[in-house]
Amino acid sequence: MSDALELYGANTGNSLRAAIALEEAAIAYTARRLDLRAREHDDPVYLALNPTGKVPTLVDHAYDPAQVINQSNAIIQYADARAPGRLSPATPGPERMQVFDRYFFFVTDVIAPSHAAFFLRQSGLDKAADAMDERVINHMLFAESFLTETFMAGAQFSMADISAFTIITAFRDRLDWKQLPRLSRWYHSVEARPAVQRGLNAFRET
Ligand SMILES: N[C@@H](CCC(=O)N[C@@H](CS)C(=O)NCC(=O)O)C(=O)O
Repeated sequence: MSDALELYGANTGNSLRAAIALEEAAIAYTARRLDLRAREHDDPVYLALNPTGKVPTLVDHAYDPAQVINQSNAIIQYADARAPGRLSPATPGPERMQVFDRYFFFVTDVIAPSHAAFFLRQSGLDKAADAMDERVINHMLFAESFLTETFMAGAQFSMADISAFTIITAFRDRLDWKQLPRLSRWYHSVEARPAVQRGLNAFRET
């Protein structure tokens, strides 16, 4: 644990991906859980850190003034930059680019539309939400075709696995796992990683 680095978050995909990235990068931090139901993210003290009132937010007190990062994917990049080689191959080249390629596939083609579906459902547009969710699931199924090695982008665990894991978890009851042997094997091996488990527990209610 380190008070020099604080990660504000909740038990949501964006916060958990940030926590898993810090854990996998072996960067010490203190998790600050916000109760979204109690709307703690609307507190003026938190809004001063993140004016959008969303989680996660990373605060790095090693800088003066402190460095504040509001985007989960920027926090993952922060972890990658601080611990070269842990979340992507450190050396420039095809292996490193494949990690970014797969990472952005999950960020833009899976996570982003699933957020859009959530918003559509909240707005009462269930049919549109269903269509969007179907698109999300089809993109997830596509991963079965490129999962030829142990991880999403090759033989090494990477940020591509982090971006895939929480969103696939959110949809796991809607996937036909018997038809997805590679995805199934991958899912269990990522789930079993101690750092992934620590990240998943970072904001759990005690
Ligand atoms: N693009 C932001 C999205 C953050 C976001 O949408 N967070 C949600 C939880 S997953 C949130 O804070 N929702 C609370 C609210 O909007 O009231 C990121 O990736 O960090």
